[in-house]
Amino acid sequence: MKEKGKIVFLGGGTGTPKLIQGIRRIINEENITVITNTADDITLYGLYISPDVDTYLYLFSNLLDTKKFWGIEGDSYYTYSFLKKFDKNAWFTLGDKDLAIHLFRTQKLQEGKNLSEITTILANRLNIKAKILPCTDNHIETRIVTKNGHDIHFQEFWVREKANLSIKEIYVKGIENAIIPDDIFSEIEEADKIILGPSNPITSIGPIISIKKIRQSLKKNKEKCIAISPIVGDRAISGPTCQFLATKNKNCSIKDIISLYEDFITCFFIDESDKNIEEQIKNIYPNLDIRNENIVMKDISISQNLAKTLLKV
Ligand code: FO1
Repeated sequence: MKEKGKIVFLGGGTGTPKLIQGIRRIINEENITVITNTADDITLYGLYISPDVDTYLYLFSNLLDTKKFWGIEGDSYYTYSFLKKFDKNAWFTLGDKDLAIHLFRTQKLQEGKNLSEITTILANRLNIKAKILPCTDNHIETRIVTKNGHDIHFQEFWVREKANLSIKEIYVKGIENAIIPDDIFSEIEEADKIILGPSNPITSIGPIISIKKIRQSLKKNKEKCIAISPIVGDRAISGPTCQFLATKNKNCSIKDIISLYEDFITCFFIDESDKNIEEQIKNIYPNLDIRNENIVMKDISISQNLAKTLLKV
């Protein structure tokens, strides 16, 4: 028997999809909603690419390449290889099946549909029962300003430059004017639990919670909000979280991660190996319910176990 209750996730790449792999096993998918980051979206070769939205589309349709946590398992790269003959500097790998999604989405955008509407069409065609909701239909974009003065798109930093540049600043272009889609309001209001997955707090969760009305809505529903640490000890579970935190004058510490979320969460999960600092955190955040569990999701059974613990909160 699967558990009841409606769960809303806030997430971007890797950490949150890994957790959802576990939760899918114990709750019905129609009870899962994901509010997803869109600030990684990029237009290349005229195609609008929405990597985090696609990760969830592929995850829920069992197509996701779970080694990389992006793209389609077993996809081929004929088009991309041929493209490289013309654009020798091509740097964003596009699979053949993956390309079909970018083609369809771009065409629908040109016909006047918005990202939320197109995501719903894609999800329906892929027989997905869960709701995948882009955090806004306005274009927002994470920009990385390097110490040597370049201002580049997140994907240029992450994929083209392999995160090998010193960062001065990170900002989200367009965030001030980003409007919350109506569905997100009602999903947050009707949720039994709202879970901030262990995705990057600056570039994945950051843009979502920087949309003013989403943050207000979360604050109003604070008693339902739980976050999972993206770091264990003083290291990120994956990706450049620590490097990004430094640009916001934050240390790579659990305490500093909590400081990003404290106004709208009531419960925070740390790894069981960090149990020794639980008291210390409680002293700083006396109103926060601190729990510990194995949060390093090396396989689906660990994700499922974490999911079960989360549902008991
Ligand atoms: N990540 C890479 O490291 N290299 C790539 O060439 C690459 C291509 C790509 C194409 C489509 C897509 O949806 C995602 C893709 N990603 C690639 C992943 C992406 O850069 C990031 O991991 C996410 O934006 C972070 O969530």
